[in-house]
Order: sequence, then structure tokens, then C-alpha cells
Amino acid sequence: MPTKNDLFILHDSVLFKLINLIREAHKIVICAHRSPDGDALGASLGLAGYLRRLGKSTAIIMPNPFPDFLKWLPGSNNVSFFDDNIHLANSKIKQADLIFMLDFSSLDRIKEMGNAVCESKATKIIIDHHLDPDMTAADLVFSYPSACSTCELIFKIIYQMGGYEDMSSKDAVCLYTGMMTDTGGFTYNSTSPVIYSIISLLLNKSIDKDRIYRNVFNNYSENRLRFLGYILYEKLRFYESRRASIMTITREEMKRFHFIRGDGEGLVNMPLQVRGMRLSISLREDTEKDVIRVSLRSVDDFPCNEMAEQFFNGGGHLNASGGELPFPLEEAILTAEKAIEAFKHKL
Ligand SMILES: [Mn+2]
Repeated sequence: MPTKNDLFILHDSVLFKLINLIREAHKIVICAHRSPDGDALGASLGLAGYLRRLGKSTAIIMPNPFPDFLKWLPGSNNVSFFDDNIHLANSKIKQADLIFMLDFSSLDRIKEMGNAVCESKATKIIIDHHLDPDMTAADLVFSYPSACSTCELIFKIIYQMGGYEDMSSKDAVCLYTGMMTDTGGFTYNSTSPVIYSIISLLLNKSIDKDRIYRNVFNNYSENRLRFLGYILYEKLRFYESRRASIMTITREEMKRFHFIRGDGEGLVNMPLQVRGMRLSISLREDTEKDVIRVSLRSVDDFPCNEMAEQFFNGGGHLNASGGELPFPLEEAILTAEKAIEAFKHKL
């Protein structure tokens, strides 16, 4: 069994402060970053389950929808989206007395919703594992960049507050899902032993981890598989001497393969399956705005976040970052090639 030291991450004084804030709160809002992933959604659902068991009215509001492959997550049908009903979301955020901000740590990650959160008089708490948190964005900032996921942090905090015994199987499923998706099925950023202590505790809640894996990773359409095949065959270019690759995806191609939200998931990781590759860059035309969405993945110590900041107006983790470029795909390719050259000493 894990020891207290592995799982108790908050100092007593901070723990009591948090417990008091929750005790005094009547209306709680949980939000996570734009384009929520398995971790953002899983952490929100897991925390909401805990708070609702305490009798707290808790609403989850995301800036925009999560991918279809997460729709099976228990409780996800009760999540509302800021973009769908700005008026309602604004009033919920305004009336809240406590707001949890999960899996992000600067208000620009939630775009338009950031203003509403900023203006709300609620006490705000950030729980996150991204680098360089904006310490001014909330009253309490729990920032643990070494955690594999925000779900890991939510589990630990609930555990420390004594909420494990009553944790439902559904909440355990949500928290496991976030840990699994943020580590690519425990294949990266997942060497810390405490992760497996937590998994063991979650398995004791009768979750079916093999089924969760299938629900997330083996639940795509035929179109998606053919789309992957097409991109890998036609649209991926290796820069062998730099141990890097660039793939491009246009709006027209997404339309041709009936692309739905989430279909691109995991694609950017695939070039790293080639021996010796250290960096994969994906450039994808946004479906609505005239911008190029950039995703970066790396192995070992190659700093995707530094490259994303310097070249792609973004940031993120050491091995996984993102950004966007405000110009056409052809120019974006040139920028990506420049970035590879500028970082060649690290590749
Ligand atoms: Mn995360």
C-alpha cells in the first residue's frame, strides 16, 4: 500500500483552508481548458462527484465541447459549454462562490470564458500540472508539474480530504481515464511509482481498466483509420538528419474523411514510432478560423514547450506542446522547418 507521504500532497494549513472553502461554498463551478481532453474532463467529473456527495451544488462548464470518444464517460452528458449558451454560463459563473480551474493555469487557455471567470467574485482555485502557472489567476494555486495528470492531483486531494472510502466507481473511472489519456496509456510521463499506487486504489473501486482502454483508444470510425493511413502515407515528411518530422492536414482532407472532433488524436505521436525520431510536428488547418493548429511531440529531453513558445505562439509540457500560426499552411511549413533548424543542436 502507498504511504501517506506518497499521497498527501497538501500541507495541513492548505488542506484546512481548502476544506473550509468547500464547506462554506453553496454554488460551485468547475471549469477546464478549451478543447477539453480526457484529463480535463475526467478531473472535472471526478471532483464534481466528490463535491456532490458532500451535498454541494456543482456545475461543470467547459469553454467548448470535448471529443466524441469521451462521450461514454459517466456524467459527461451533464457538462455544459460556454460557447453554446454564453448567457447561462455567465450567470452560473457570476453566481458561484467557489470556482475550480482544472488542468490549466492561465486564463487565456479558456479564451472568452476567461473574462467571466476573472470578473466573478468567487474564490478561485487552480489545480494543474502544466509548467509556469500564472500565480495571480486564482486565490489558491495548486501547481504540480511533476504529476502525470490533473486526475492524479484530484485523486490525491480527494484522498487527503478523506473522500476515498465514499468514492464511486463512476468517479474512479473518470479519474483513471484522465491518468491514462495524459500518459498515452501509461507509455510516457508515467514512471513515478505513486501513479501505480493510485491505479491500485482505483482498481479497488471495481473499475474495468481494459474496457476503459478500449472505450478510449479502440472506439473510432472506419473513416478515421483510413484518414490516418492517408496522412501517414501522403502527408508526412521526415527530416532524417534532424530526427524530426512534419505532417500537414488540410480542411479539405478532414472533410473528405468525415473528420469528427477527436479523430486527430494520437496521430502526431505516430512518427515517433520510427527508430531514432525525437520530434514530431503536426500542422492542421483549423475548421473555423484561418489559423494553423500546431502540435508538437518529442521524446527524452527535447523541449517542445520552448519550441512552441519561440515559433508557434504556444507552450505546454516538455514532451507535448501546442500553438497556432496566423497564416496559410505553406508558410506554416516554412516556420516549422525554421524551428527544426533553430533547434538542431537539441535534436
Ligand atoms: Mn492534463
